[in-house]
Amino acid sequence: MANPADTIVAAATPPGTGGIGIVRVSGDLAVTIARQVLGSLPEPRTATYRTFRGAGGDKIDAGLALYFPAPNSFTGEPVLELQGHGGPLVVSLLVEAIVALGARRAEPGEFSQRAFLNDKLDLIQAEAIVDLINAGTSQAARAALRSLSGAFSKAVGVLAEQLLQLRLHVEAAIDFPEEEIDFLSDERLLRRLDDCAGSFAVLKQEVTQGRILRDGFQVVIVGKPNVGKSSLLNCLSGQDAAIVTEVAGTTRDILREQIDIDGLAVELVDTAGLRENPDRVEEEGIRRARKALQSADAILWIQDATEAEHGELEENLPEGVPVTVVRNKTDLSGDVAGCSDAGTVYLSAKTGEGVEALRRRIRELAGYENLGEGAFTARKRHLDALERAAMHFATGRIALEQTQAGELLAEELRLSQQALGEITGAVLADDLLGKIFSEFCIGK
Ligand SMILES: Nc1nc2c(ncn2[C@@H]2O[C@H](COP(=O)(O)OP(=O)(O)OP(=O)(O)O)[C@@H](O)[C@H]2O)c(=O)[nH]1
Ligand SMILES: [Mg+2]
Repeated sequence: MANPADTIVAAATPPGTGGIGIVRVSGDLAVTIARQVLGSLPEPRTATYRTFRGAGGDKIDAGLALYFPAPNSFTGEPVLELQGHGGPLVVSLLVEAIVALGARRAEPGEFSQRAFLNDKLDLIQAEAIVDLINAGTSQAARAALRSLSGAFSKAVGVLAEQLLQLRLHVEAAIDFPEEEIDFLSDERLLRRLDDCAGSFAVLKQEVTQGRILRDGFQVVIVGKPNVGKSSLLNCLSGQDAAIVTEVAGTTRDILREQIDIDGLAVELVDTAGLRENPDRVEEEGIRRARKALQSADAILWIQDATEAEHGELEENLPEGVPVTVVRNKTDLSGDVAGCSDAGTVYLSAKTGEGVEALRRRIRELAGYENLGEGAFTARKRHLDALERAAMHFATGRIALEQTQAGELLAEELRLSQQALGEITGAVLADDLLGKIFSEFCIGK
């Protein structure tokens, strides 16, 4: 990790030409740099118009200066913000002048990382900054803002506190071994266990949906050639995106289309028809189709409803990814369109009948309910840690229920708390910070 004692500098506005270019400085040297560049230190938190000068006293630009004394700044350190003209040259001259005065160029995400290290933000909030900057839908932006304002952190904190109370309860009981402990007749303990289990379930659902809000939900369309995969992609996206012909083996490349199902961002992936003995180009297409399956959140297995034979389901499908069978071309087969009791969707990509049932099905598969105001963004990292935490909790609970093993429960609760702590950054796993902050842009 870069030396946190250095004073860092970077342009906070994107490279290129713009109305205003902002240069940000953070660290102890910010005060002396302000004195040299501006002539004197401006009033804290007050926009002050000044000339910006380099180390030799030469004029570089003029604009607004803002000084934030520690600890009341974004990073928790003394921060100087210089808002000058937004030309790439003038901004880089200013950065160079500040480097000449002793600052170092900031690494990607280094300002946010310092904010984290100085307890201005937890990890969830730091990650939410990136999610807000990169949000692709207004819903995702709102959700990121909720994470940034601490809604997600708070939910994690409430659960962590519940686990702590439960653990203290168990440990207090273990500490008096002379008394006969009967955990299973301890109503308060059992209630606490139930409460924790309930909180895990709720949080897991929220985090799952938060991840979908951030990353979208990927639906991969597969099946034999000519069953209507590309037609379905076109129908769902409302665009003539994929080539459709009666020739089997039309699609060879992977095709991706973003669609929006009631605010749920879905990435549809159309693939080459899977069949034996393809030509060389098609063979590569099939290889790519199989690869696309590996990252799918859900799979649509398309079949031709006019064919009685249902076809063999692909082997080697990724585990745990739901597969929905879609029988297409009901306009020809005469099947009733809609979702059958068995969960098979009958539709016609040509007429559009039954497609609404498929949309509903995709929403169900995503576990997506329009959470609206309550939703926050989350990442796979958060979901993984939460699942680990839930697994430790469940293991401990089973140990208690089956063998009255209070010590085992206490230990599993400790591990569960630790996994939860990784989500907010209260507990840091190896190289986690480097991984997280490296995806930030410079100046953030
Ligand atoms: N009548 C009818 N024809 C359809 C329907 N869906 C697709 N077709 C026709 O079936 C043929 C194949 O459609 P595609 O969408 O290209 O099929 P595909 O599964 O993408 O085929 P490949 O890319 O070759 O694997 C075309 O002639 C379509 O017009 C449908 O619902 N009803
Ligand atoms: Mg196709």
